[in-house]
Amino acid sequence: MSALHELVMPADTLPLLNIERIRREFPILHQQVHGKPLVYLDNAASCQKPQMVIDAISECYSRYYANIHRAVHSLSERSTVAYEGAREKVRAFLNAASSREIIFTRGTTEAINLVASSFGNTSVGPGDEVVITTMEHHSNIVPWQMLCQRQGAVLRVVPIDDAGELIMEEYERLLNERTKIVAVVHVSNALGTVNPVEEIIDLAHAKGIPVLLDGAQSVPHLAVDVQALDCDFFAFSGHKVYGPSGIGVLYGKAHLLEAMPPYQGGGDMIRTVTFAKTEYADLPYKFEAGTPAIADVIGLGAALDWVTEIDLDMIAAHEHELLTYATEQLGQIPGLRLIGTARDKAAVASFVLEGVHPHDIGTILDREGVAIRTGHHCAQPVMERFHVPATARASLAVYNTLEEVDVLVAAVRKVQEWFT
Ligand code: 7TS
Repeated sequence: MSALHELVMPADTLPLLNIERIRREFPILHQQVHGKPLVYLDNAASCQKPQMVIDAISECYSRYYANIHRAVHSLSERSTVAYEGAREKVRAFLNAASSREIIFTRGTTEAINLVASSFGNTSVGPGDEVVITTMEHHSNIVPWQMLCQRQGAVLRVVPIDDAGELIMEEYERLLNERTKIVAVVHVSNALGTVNPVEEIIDLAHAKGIPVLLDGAQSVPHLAVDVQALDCDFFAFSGHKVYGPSGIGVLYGKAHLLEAMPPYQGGGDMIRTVTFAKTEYADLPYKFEAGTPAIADVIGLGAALDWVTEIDLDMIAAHEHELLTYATEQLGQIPGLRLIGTARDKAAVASFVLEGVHPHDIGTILDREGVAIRTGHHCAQPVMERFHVPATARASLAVYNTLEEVDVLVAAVRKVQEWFT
């Protein structure tokens, strides 16, 4: 593990992150693409992994790997301790009241599907309503749409304004006695908008409605405290917070999870099975059927240790500086329009360039070594709202630098020169 004092440099006023030292921990960043130094700005899709995470996974497989929970032999015990230790790290990271409220899933998508199926099938009936917003990722739209189709319920959508902020009066207007759940993205992957989730939760709770937060894009950039937020469910993915892919988390308040039926049946989620009747295991195991992604859970634990060691407030401050600079510099390019100009934003600069398809921007930037994402970012309703087929999106992580923003901006200017 890296020593904190090496990652944080003292300064006259505020301590600064030692970005060079941080970058050295990411082996993948030190390579050339098409003969140019890699500038990795596709972090909202998935971010890169520090050596500490790679080592944790490798150590699991090379020293103590075995299936968990089911055996008394030493390797199984060590694996179980490491796996359950990671659950405790997630609990501390989110400040959940109990590790029983932490369920490992394949990612945000599976966490939301779990709630839409298990909570949805039992709590949402014909004529009931589910409230989401225009800026949701497809994984916070489609599971609710499927639920509404199954149950004869209605999906209600909170609109957004031209800056990409939720229209809160419309949200308030949509809440009523038929609303059974509100599911909202904490930070938008397509726009970067940080939603006023405290207010969203307060307004829903005033009417007794539970709230699910999609935290896929918030946990890498903001400190999250589920008890302070008082959200009922919170979902996130390991791979966007410096951890492995294929592993994620559903946090749920214990009393809600206890009342919910299992999402999948199988091994590990039972207490006893007979052909007449199965008794389910206690939380959190009731929702973890089958052999889980053991090494990846342990890798996620290491990633959260890494992020916690640097400090999310420091990460947020660094990324804010980068985003402010990127917004200023990109804004000076004639014909460039930023999509998503909310007052409170995190880590994402989405844009379109007059006369150039975003895919061409992405392809030309790749030739300059710059990795960005182009497309609809699994948020097609956002594209429709802004009347664009797609955007080019640069998204930031703690290891990015102001110099990399300069490379991005120079490359976008080059694209523009080629097309005019
Ligand atoms: N919610 C948000 C806000 C997301 O940004 C994503 C993934 C998901 C949910 C789904 O996460 P998963 O890990 O289950 O796939 N976002 C993106 C993206 O912006 N580009 O690629 C994936």
